[in-house]
Parts: sequence; structure tokens; C-alpha cells
Amino acid sequence: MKTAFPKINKIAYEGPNSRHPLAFKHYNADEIVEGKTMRDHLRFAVVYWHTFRGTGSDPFGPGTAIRPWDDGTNSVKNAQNRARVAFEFIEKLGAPFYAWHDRDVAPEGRSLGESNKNFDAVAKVLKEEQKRTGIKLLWGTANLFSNPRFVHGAGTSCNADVFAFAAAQIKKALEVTHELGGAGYTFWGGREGYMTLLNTDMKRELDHLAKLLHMAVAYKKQIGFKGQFYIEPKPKEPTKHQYDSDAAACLNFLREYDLLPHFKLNIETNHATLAGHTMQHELEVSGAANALGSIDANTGDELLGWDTDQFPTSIYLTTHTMLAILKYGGLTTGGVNFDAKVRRESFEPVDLFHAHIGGMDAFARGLKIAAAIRKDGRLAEFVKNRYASWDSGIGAKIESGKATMRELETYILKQGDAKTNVSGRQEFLENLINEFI
Ligand code: XLS
Ligand code: NI
Ligand code: NI
Repeated sequence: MKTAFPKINKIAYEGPNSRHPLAFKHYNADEIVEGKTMRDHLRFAVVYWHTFRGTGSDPFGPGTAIRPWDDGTNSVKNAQNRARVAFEFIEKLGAPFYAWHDRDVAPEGRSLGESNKNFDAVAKVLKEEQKRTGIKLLWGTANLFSNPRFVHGAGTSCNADVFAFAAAQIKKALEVTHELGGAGYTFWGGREGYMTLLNTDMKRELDHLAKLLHMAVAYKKQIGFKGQFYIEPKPKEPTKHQYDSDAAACLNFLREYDLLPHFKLNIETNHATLAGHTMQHELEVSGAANALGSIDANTGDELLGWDTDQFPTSIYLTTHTMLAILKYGGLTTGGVNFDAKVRRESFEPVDLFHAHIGGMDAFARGLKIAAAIRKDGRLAEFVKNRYASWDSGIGAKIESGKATMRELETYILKQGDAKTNVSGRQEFLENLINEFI
């Protein structure tokens, strides 16, 4: 096959002093951090939709991206060729994983049958390329939001036929994910939400969504797919209110419908900020519920209030993200998935390399810094000491569940007041983090 990136060699690690734009300064796959290679800590994944299907279009103009390998048609042949290009890219980059929606990799046909046939034809190439390169599928997912049939949602559509279509599409996407040895499968509720409550039976829609997920759990078992299921929270966009609005809402939904044992969360940075949270907050909520599965690593723009899906470059962001991930035992089935796109103004193929190299280096630094902060121990020590009143005496008694209100009243009446508080020392801690950045 003709190479799509003739001037680009395999991206090498050259170290922090390198000035080569197409080299890693910090991501050194084999370097050991906290007893594990960077490769295994970070489990980087390239996303098919932005990186190989993104055109750079926005609401005010068409795509700008120059992609010389694309023949501009919606044919299966073009899709198969694109798959080979994708693997050349991922291989040169040195990312161990990739991820897709069914409709990114293969064109949708006039019927579900035709779409499935197209999907199989491209999946065949994906399988060959996975075998050739050793690159693995982090997760698959079904696009249940682009086609106009999903105008009212998929699992939460008022139209039962659309629900049936969505179920059939998920079934196929699960089969292909399984066939390609996927480590997981993600449900992002594309249009599962509402624009106005005037036309919406919320309770019925949520019941239906739970039914769809239960069907997926049953089918997964039936075909012997062992990958991890994820739900990806997002608060708005495209609908005004998305049901899976944040980690807490997802966990509550999963618990209410007895789905929690079957799912973990896939946390996306830009979705966290759209929800009015930090990434750390969402990771902490998921981790505390033992449901931190994977991350979509991107970032928003402080001045733009939508899902801009930019590549992550902030070392503070990656440090805090890696602190949370390490705290909860690291990524096992999941990975650091670059659900991010180059800017419309960055339209040359080489920009795809700059973007991913930058993201990988930013995460490698975040990992190293987080490991150094943990090794230093002062941060963890501070937090531990802050809660010292719970380790003995009345605190320990409350935690063990043995204290009653009457007893606590007696305790406080005797003392007259609570013991004095000590400072939270936020600035001191912020300075401490800066020592390592
Ligand atoms: C959209 C989501 C989407 C999911 C996969 O905002 O981030 O890309 O990650 O369906
Ligand atoms: Ni995402
Ligand atoms: Ni997103």
C-alpha cells in the first residue's frame, strides 16, 4: 500500500531536551513509573471519529481538512483504504489502542442489512490491520445520534421502532467489538435527553433506556463478550438536558435500574466542565463508587461554552487526572482515549501528529508528576491528618455506627462546644503542587 504519511517516521522518544516537533519529550513507553510501564499506565487510544472522519467543518462553514488519501466518496472501498491509513497513523504514533463508532468506520447503507454488510467489509480490514500491527481496540460504540431517525433519541425515543433499530444496531456493534477483541464497549447517550418537557414522558423514557441497557447486558453474556461496559456522562449537547448528565446522575440511574454491577464510567474532561464540574470531581465521584473505568482525554476552552474537544495540553489538568487515576488503582480495562480534534485552522495531516504527540506528552508528564507527588507523600499526609479526629474517640465511634444522637448531645454538652477547627491551607497545597509542576 502507498504510504499516507511519507515524510513521517515512527515517532521516537528523544527526551525533554529534544527540539524535534515529531518526537516525544516525555512519553517513553517502556519507562517504569510506580512499577508499571508508561504504556500500561496510560493505554493511549486514538479515536476514529475525530482523527479519521473529522473534516474541520463548523456551523459556519464546511470542512477544511486536507486528507490526500480520501477519495471523497462514501464507498466501502474508500472506508477500507482509510482503515489502512488509520493504522499507519496509529502505528507511527505508537499508540497501543484505538476506538470507533460503527458509522465512523463504515458507511451507512439504505437498510440495516446493507449497513451491517458494509460494517463487516471494513471490520475485516480492521482485523487484518490489528493483527499486522498489534494495535488493539479499546472500545467500540454505536452511533445512535447522527441519522435523522434518531431525532427524538434512540433508547429514549417516543417511537418504538426507533428503539428497535437502536437495539439492532447495538447488537451488531457488540458483535463486531467482540470479533475484534475489544477491551470494552461504550454507551454515550447521544440524543438520550429532551429539548422540552412539554412533549416528554421522562419516567417512561428512562425506563426504556434501562431496558435497552439490560438487553445489551444479556446479549453480551450470550455471545461471551468479556469486555467492560461503560457509560459516558455528558450534561448537554445535542439536547438541552441529557439524561446521563454527570457521573453522579449516571451512577444513580445505574443503581436505580440494577445495572451498576455491569457498568463503569468513561469520564470525558470537556463533558465534566460542561456539567459545571472539574475532571477531578468526576473522577473522584466515579472512583469512590468503584466505577472509574476509562477516560476520554480532551479539554474545553475556558471562553467557549461547548464541547470543543481540544487536545489536552495543560499539565495541571493531566497531573490532577493522573493523581485521581493512580489513587483508584490505575486504568485496567480502560485507557486514555483522545476524544479530541484538531482545530479547523490546523488542516494538514501533520497536525494530527502534533496534536497526539502533545496530548501523550502532557499525560506522560502528568503521570510522572503525580507519581512524584505520591512518592513525596506530603499531600496524602496532609489529607490524612485533616481527618485525624475520626481516627479515635468520638469520631471513630461515629464511623463505626455505634454513636447515637443522644450520646453526641451528651458529649457536646459536656464540652460546651466543638473543638476548634484548623485551616484548610488551600494556598499551601497549591504551592506544594507547584513544587512538582
Ligand atoms: C460526544 C462524545 C462521543 C463519545 C462516543 O460528545 O464524547 O464522542 O465519546 O460516542
Ligand atoms: Ni467522548
Ligand atoms: Ni464529547
